[in-house]
Amino acid sequence: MARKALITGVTGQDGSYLAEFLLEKGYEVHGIKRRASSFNTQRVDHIFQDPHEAEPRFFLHYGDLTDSSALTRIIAETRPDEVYNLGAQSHVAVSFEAPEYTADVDALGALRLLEAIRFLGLEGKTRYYQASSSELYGLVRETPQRETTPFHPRSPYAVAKLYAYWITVNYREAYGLFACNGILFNHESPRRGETFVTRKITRGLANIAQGLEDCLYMGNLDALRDWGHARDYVRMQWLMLQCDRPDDYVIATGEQHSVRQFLIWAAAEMGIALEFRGKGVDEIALVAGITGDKAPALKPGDVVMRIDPKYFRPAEVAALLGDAGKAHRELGWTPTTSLPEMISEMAAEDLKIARRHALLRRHGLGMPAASEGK
Ligand code: NDP
Ligand code: GDR
Repeated sequence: MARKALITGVTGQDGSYLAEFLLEKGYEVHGIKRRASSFNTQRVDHIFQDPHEAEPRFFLHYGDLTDSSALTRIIAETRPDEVYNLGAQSHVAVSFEAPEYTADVDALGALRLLEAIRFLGLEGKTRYYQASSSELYGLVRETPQRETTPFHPRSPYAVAKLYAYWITVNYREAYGLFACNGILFNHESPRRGETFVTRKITRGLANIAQGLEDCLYMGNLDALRDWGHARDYVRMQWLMLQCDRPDDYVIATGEQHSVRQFLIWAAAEMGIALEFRGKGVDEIALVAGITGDKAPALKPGDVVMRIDPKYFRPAEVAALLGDAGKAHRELGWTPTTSLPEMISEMAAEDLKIARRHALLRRHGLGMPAASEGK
């Protein structure tokens, strides 16, 4: 019998990579998707299987992390060996605008799943993975951050994730549930949501290079992050649930770079050399030179980035750097994709999309949305 996994957030970046990974391992994969007024399954459309054909192994169920009865019903029907709770209102800046909803989904959502497993008497069968976050460290007390570093969350998102972290530990200690926290540092990919900083940059620069947008508007360029590739990180999510005993692990690359540096490298991938002028909210990035033919719409001197204070957060997480030594020692995990490789992959994908949109536009068809918003 194939092992069964249930993934919340299957339509998100990590959910889609994890579903692919588990299908390759022979799992039967069930995913929870939200009802939306337009299609929201683009990231998993390529693995969708016709349910009318023989022995499909990928199934989607309507549900929501705010809806206990749906979660309990789906778990009762699927009786999964592994539950991966990846669903979340995952945008830190948005959480300042929707704090209560973020708490409902990100904090109580975890509790609802754990309670459903317990209520259904599946403690001995179902293993649980909680998508915890480096945002828990917030105002950092130690660098690099590891499993023992004290938490100090700096946003409603991080506070909600702190609850989810501890309720996962609590169900492990109180009921003997095999429940693990993966404390994951930022991880990106061509499937990253368009309003997170890395994708906003690669997508925005690609659009600018192709003449679809004029300028990127950014927030704090000095923020420092430890960026890895999502494909590497979902492998670790699975590894954690294959251990002899449940535990919590930091997943990170151990390298730290600024948003400004990311911008410079992403531009270089499009053949654009950037020069930064000004300071604070007056800072701009302009084109210092162009090589190759990837940026036909630009010329030296064009301003491609300005600061817009609306992207500053009420409380910022200035710097994160992870130490994944425990995951390496105990589970043999190391990341396989370097940051330059990831930026190159993201830039190439977004350039491909931008070229397509530019072609459509030249023929009076489809108009891409700008890289605005959060
Ligand atoms: P995404 O934002 O790409 O995906 C989030 C997923 O959650 C989507 O499938 C979304 O559905 C779903 N979702 C949102 N609200 C609800 C809800 N109310 N009920 C059910 N599902 C919901 O996030 P990532 O894939 O990047 O991250 C996965 C998880 O890991 C999240 O919990 C995130 O907070 C956490 N995390 C992410 C890190 C990262 O760097 N990527 C680092 C550390 C933690 P829809 O597609 O319909 O919007
Ligand atoms: P983060 O990711 O908040 O770390 O949360 P994000 O990419 O949104 O921000 C990273 C840093 O870049 C700065 N920044 C900007 N951010 C955005 N989104 N847009 C901008 O224009 C911009 N300009 C500068 C931010 O201020 C921040 O310092 C991500 C999410 O995936 C969470 O779900 C996850 O838990 C953490 O990573 C680890």
